[in-house]
Amino acid sequence: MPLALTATAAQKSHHQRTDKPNVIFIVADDLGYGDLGCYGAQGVSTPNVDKLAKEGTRFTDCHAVASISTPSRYSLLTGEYAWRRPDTDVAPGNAAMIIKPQQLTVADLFKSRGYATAAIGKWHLGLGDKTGEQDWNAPLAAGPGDLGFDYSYLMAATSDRVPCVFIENGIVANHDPSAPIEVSYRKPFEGVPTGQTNPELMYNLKPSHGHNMAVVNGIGRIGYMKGGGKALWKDENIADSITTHALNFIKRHADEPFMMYLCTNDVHVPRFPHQRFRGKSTMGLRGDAIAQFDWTVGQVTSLLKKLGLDENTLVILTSDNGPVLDDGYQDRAEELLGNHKPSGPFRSGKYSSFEGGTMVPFIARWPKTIAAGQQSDALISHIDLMATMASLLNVPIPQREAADSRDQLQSWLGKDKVGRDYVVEQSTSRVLSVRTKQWKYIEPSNGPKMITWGPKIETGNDKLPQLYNLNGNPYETTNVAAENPEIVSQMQAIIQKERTA
Ligand code: NG6
Ligand code: CA
Repeated sequence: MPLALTATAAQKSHHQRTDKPNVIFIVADDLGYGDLGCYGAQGVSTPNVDKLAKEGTRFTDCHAVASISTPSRYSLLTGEYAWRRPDTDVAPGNAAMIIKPQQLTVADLFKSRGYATAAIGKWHLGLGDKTGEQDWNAPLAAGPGDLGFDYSYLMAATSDRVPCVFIENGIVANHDPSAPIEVSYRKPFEGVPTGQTNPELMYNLKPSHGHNMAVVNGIGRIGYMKGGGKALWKDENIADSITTHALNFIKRHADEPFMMYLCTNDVHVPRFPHQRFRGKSTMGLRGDAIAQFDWTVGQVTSLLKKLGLDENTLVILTSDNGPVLDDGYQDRAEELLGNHKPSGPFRSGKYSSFEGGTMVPFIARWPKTIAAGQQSDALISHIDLMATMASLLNVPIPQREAADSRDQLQSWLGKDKVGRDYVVEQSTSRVLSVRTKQWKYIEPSNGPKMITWGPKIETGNDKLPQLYNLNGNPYETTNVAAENPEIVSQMQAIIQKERTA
């Protein structure tokens, strides 16, 4: 954290009775715009999330910065567009920490005001100081503790990537000295069977593409791993572990202001919810994982009520990117979909430049300040989390930090219903798009129209510039770039300006 932002003892002694709100960011994984009851979900109900929306404001035009996790989360926590850096694409589980310790993060802002801070659940932003050289049997050399988070309980990357263990404050949780952990994304370990050599070991879920290297808990993963023993997670218990650690953090800090970045593993693959959620939806494992996500939200909100903290806690619920059905396991997500529309009215999903890639649910509840039962169509983006929280907390942002982030507090609180003039979006292949309230522009690119390595997803790539008029039809159907050269050049000028900023 930059030196200018260290908490004074007086700030630290501030108590819950002051008006500093607690803040909880609940960030789901691959949860689409249409995946929640209050956004029109069919085939699964989400009563706890719907209640949150009823007690707060539900946003209809919120954008993640990228249509995949690592760049989306990087931008969320730092207020810098991920595409400014070459090393922010989907990170392996043994990537070094991507955010630099000296960078300002949203956690630093809260810490500078004396908050207790935590990151819990999916991380996917690298750990340690050297890629591929972590010693998983010792404290890691770098982690969220260097980024303003007092407490962390994390999966290093995703649940389909090794190492399949939780890491608590930089140390593997329940570390088992009898089974030292080794990780490689290059080659298998001698004598350790893999999904390739022993497909019968993948009895819990079979891969549809990839996901056949290490096998843990009867499920193939990306990357090779040895050891782990008692520390290895069981996929069916991941939501319970994440939720329990989140609830414990709230209980420990009920008497002082706290901020929690709570990232669920749901509904990322492998979808393997606990038995008690099986069959809760008509959509199989993917729908049941949504029900499990809803349960986590309910656990958090009921605890806040029980502890008398709900009036003065700002809860924001969103997702890191759009939805995907088959993302590498035979979980029948596509077959059992019925009339459910994971992306709502938008085209395509995760990975894509089309709106389904970055349009995400966004609900803000803070009974003391945010109107209940409202809807806001303001155009908002995760990139503004930093400047918006700085504004909420009244903390100045030092020059050059969070440079892409703008103060949107009035729109995030549901008071300004307009929001940004435009948002910038990034696809998995780093193609940039610009959205205004009416228009969507996708810059030209040479990439394929469909993803070539697995999921059946339209990338949004085209050799020609694409412009869509979203008035009356949010599903980017007809490219009207040729008829609107002036709008096209305005949009190109925005990208040009942002790229060179
Ligand atoms: C892809 C994985 C996919 C998922 C994604 C990252 C394969 C074949 N597919 O490469 O399963 O892990 O990366 O998802 O390996 S994200 O939500 O964390 O960005
Ligand atoms: Ca994701």
